[in-house]
Amino acid sequence: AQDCQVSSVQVMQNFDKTRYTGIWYAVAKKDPEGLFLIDNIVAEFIIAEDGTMTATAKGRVIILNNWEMCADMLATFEVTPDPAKFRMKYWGAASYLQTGNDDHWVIDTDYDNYAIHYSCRLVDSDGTCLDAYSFIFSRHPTGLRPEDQRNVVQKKTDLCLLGKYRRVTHTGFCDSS
Ligand code: AZE
Repeated sequence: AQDCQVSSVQVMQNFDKTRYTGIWYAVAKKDPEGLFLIDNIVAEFIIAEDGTMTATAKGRVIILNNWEMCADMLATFEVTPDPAKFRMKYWGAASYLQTGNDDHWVIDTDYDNYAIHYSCRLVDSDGTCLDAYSFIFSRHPTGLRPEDQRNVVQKKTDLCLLGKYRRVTHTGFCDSS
């Protein structure tokens, strides 16, 4: 899909949420409008006994007049007819953090090394996305394997987000919390 229509975004075929569980390090991100996770972003996906998916995420944020902290976030996922497309309800462990209800789409993953996430918060009247965020996740905190980079660039292009990502650094800021 290169027409930039949200409705034609290709997601992971036969997505297997069980293989997706565990820890993912954000290595790059495209920010949405407004407040967002800055860096040191680590997510953990869990499948409960009843099959529902939940996640925790941490990341450095700056809130309320330059207060720097580690955001401790929780999420539950609602399934949709497409196994790779979820609705994510999320909230902070502390009430002053952000709450929301976003799309959570898995665009591509090999489960063992990389994953490409996409969320469009606002679809424009022409069908393109007005406010998207996206994470490139790696199982390795050091980054993507060279052999996965070409594919990731292709998917960023398909999402019409090429050149809009920033690297996510990991300095240990959230490790103690
Ligand atoms: C995600 C991985 C799955 C769990 C969650 C994620 C998103 C979290 C945010 C958090 C924002 C927090 C802010 C606090 C001030 C997709 C990384 C919860 C978007 C802005």
